[in-house]
Amino acid sequence: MDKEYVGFAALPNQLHRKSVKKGFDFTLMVAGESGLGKSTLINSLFLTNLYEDRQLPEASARLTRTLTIERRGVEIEEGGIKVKLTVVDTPGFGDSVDCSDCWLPVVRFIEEQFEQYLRDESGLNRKNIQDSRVHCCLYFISPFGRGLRPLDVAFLRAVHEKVNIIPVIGKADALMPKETQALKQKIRDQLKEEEINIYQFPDCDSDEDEDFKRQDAEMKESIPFAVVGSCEVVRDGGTRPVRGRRYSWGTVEVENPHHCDFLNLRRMLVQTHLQDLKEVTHDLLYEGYRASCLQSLARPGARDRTSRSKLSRQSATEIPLPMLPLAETEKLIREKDEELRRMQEMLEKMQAQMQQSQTQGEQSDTL
Ligand SMILES: Nc1nc2c(ncn2[C@@H]2O[C@H](COP(=O)(O)OP(=O)(O)OP(=O)(O)O)[C@@H](O)[C@H]2O)c(=O)[nH]1
Ligand SMILES: [Mg+2]
Repeated sequence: MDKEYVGFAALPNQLHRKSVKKGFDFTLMVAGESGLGKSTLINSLFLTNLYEDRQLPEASARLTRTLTIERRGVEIEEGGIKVKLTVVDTPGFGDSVDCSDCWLPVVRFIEEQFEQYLRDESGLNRKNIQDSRVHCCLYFISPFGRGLRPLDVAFLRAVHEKVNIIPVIGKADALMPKETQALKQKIRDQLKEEEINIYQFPDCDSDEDEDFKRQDAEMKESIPFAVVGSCEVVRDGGTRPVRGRRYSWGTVEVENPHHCDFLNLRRMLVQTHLQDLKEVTHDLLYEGYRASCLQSLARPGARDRTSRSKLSRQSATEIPLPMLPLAETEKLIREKDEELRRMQEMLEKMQAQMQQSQTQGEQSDTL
C-alpha cells in the first residue's frame, strides 16, 4: 500500500469500545461560495478512492453546480468496525445576485439535525438513535479575495456554536506559496477579530513520539488548509498515476504536500481527529443547544406565541428554536418527575437503613 495513503486502518485506536460495538457514524459537510471546488474536494477526499483497490476514474467526471443539499453515504467496514460516513454537499453561496440569505438553508440543515437528535433522545427508542448531526463543516474561502467576505462572516457567525468549523482555502493552486501564507494569516486574524470560534485542535499528548508531535504542530500551523481538488488522474512523466490538475506549465498534485495541504486535511479527518470532532459535537455543541432549549422551555411564557421576538434576518440563526411538540415536552417533564421521585425513594430507603444500623449499634452498646 502507498506509504502516504491514509485509510481507516488507524480508527481502532481512536474509538471507544462502546462505539466500536455500535458502529460509528460520522457526518462531514462542505459549505462556502459557489465554484470553489467543494464537490470536487469531497470527491477527491472520499468518494472515489475510499478503498485502495477501487479504480480512479480516467476521464474527468463532469461536475455541475450543486443545487440542493445532498447527502451521500458510504458504509465502510475495516477491522470489524463499521464506519458510516455521510458527506453533505451544499449549494454554493452566490456572489453576483443579492444572496444575503442564501446560506440560511444550510444553517437550518445543521439546526434540524440537532432538533431531530433531541427529539430522538427524548423518545422511546433512544438506544438506537441514528446520529445525523453534522460533526464537521469544511468552510471554503476564496483564494481570489482578500480574506473573509461579509457573507463568510455572517454564515460562520450563524453556525460557529453549532458545528465544528474547519476553514479551508479552495482552489489553492491559484496562489503562490507566499500569497498562500499571507492569505492564511489574514484569515486567522479576521477570525479572531470577528470572534468566530473555529474547531480547536486538542493539545498533543506529551507522551507521544516526536514525529507525531511534529506532525501535529505542522497541521495546526497550516490552518486554514489550502486545498486543491481534482477528479482527474494524471499519468504523464511520473511513475504512478496521481490525482492532479494538469496545466501547460506542469501538474499540480493533490496529494503532494509541497503543492497543498490536502494530505494534512485528510489525515486529520480520517486518521487522527474523527473521534474528537464527534466528542466536541456531542459534549459541547449539542449540549449547549440542548441546554438553551431546556432553558427556553422553563422560561414562563416561552411557548406563548405573542411573546415571540419579531422576525428579522438574524432571528433564524440567533435563537435555537425548541422544536419539541408540546406532548413531547410534557413527556419529558413527566420523565424528569419520575426520576426525581425515584431518587427521593432511594434517599428515604438509605435514611431508613442508616437509622436501623444506628439503633442496632446502640442496642449492642447497651448489651
Ligand atoms: N484550479 C482549480 N480548479 C478547481 C479545483 N477544484 C475544483 N475546480 C474546478 O472548479 C469548478 C467548480 O468546482 P466544483 O467542485 O463544482 O465547485 P463547488 O464549490 O462544488 O460549486 P457549487 O456546487 O456551485 O457550490 C470545476 O470546473 C472544477 O473542475 C481546484 O482545486 N483548483
Ligand atoms: Mg458543488
